[in-house]
Amino acid sequence: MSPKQERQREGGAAVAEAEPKKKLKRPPMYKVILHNDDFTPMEFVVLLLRQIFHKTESDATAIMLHAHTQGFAVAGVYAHEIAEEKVNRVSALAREAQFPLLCTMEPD
Ligand code: TYC
Repeated sequence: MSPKQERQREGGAAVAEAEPKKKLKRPPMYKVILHNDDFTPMEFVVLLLRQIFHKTESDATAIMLHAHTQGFAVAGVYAHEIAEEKVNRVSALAREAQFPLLCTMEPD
């Protein structure tokens, strides 16, 4: 029986009580990374960044150009399941369009 139930059984008023703090841990986060290649069109990468990562035209262009010049860029940081879903969506769209765009995830 909980302390509150015990007090109620004893005829005491039910009072708001401080239960032990629930552990609310932040989930581990993952970077979703777009890798550069020589074949995927810039416009296609910008489109994916807008559609899948909800970037503005200007942010999407900056991220795409970062990958283009530096070899890779972080498209976003997400909890594991969300990051995985984004990697899978990018990879499926790239495959359908027959572009070799590589998208991976790694712990943040
Ligand atoms: N390098 C590609 C081109 O010149 C464009 C590109 C940018 C491809 C970013 C992939 O993650 C990438 N068409």
